[in-house]
Amino acid sequence: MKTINIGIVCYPTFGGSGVVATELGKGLAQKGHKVHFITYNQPSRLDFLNENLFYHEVEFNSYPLFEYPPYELALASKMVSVVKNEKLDLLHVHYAIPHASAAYMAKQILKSQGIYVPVVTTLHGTDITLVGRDPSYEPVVTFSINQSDGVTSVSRDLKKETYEFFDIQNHIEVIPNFIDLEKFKKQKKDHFKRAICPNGESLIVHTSNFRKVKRVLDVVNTFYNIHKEIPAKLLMIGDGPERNAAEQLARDLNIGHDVRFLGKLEAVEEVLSVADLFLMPSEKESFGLAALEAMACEVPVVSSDAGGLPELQVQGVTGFMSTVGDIEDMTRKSLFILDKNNLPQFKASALKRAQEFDITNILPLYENYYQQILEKASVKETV
Ligand code: GMT
Repeated sequence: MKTINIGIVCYPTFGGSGVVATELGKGLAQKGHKVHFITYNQPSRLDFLNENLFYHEVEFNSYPLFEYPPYELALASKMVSVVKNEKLDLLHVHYAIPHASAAYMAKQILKSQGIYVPVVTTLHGTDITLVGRDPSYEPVVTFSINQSDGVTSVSRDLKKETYEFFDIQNHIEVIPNFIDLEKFKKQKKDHFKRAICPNGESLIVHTSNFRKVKRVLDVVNTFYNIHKEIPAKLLMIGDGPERNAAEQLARDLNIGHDVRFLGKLEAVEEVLSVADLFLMPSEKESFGLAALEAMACEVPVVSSDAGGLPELQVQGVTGFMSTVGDIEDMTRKSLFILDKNNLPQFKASALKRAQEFDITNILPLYENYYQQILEKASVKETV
């Protein structure tokens, strides 16, 4: 396959879309493609050196007149300069807002200078299901998805929602999220398990950005019910607006001594390596990358059945799904998995399912898709 010179635009944070974009870029660079990240900060997972990886920081200067600094304009200007100076073949933007519209603007500026660069937009979830639907963004989101040369979504459910809520004429290609099984694998961390669960308690883990959509209070309430039945500990990884409420609830329920809030962690896989169960009761979840990370570390998952989760979870095999908010059902299912007669089978099945989403299976889907878009673009250019 011909190597490609790609510009990747994403949020450089711990969030799922930024993680997927960064891991995709790293994987492509390892396969010989040149990858240029265009972001306002070094992406948190861009942690290794490769001669094919480049980072271009979007600088945006404020001015007393601007109550809201125009980041989108600075991003579009940066895209123009990187496409020209680095001779990019393609721009791949992750999360529609505001990346797809900034890319449209950059494309038009470049076109006026005789340079044609196709744009691929990947929809990740809340850019469609929550934020994008808001009337203050919807027209721009619809327009910029329709103007993209290629559009991908991380699950069939997200594709369906996009067609339902926006007037989209473009085809949407489903390319699921993926995992690097070299990084996310069960490691020997017995000393860590003994330190957290000195009396052989079951260890339950939740990771998220603690936004309302993650329903972290359901995590604490489910754990409370489990804890009434069996000795157990809960580790809460991540940070966000609901963290204080979750901590308060744990105290009110008098389980604070068995619930630990660890904040944002770099090496989540080390904690997952000693976990017995992962809880993801989200209100919405386009894919559920955090659940896949858990499964790769041999941790079964009890989740809601929202969004794309049924495309990842196999009911009764990798774990269980319950209706959003059904804490009693999530409790019953968690206790069933944690039964020592059942746990080994669930752990093995979780790993087996995660292997289907290995980066080596999913990366070629992106490469083929880029080739298709580039071929279509070269036809457009010559017309
Ligand atoms: O979950 C979040 O709030 C973060 C969000 C993001 O855009 O960073 O995650 C979304 O994208 C991930 C990667 O594609 C998906 O695995 C998550 O399911 C999705 N989150 C939601 O749909 C709520």
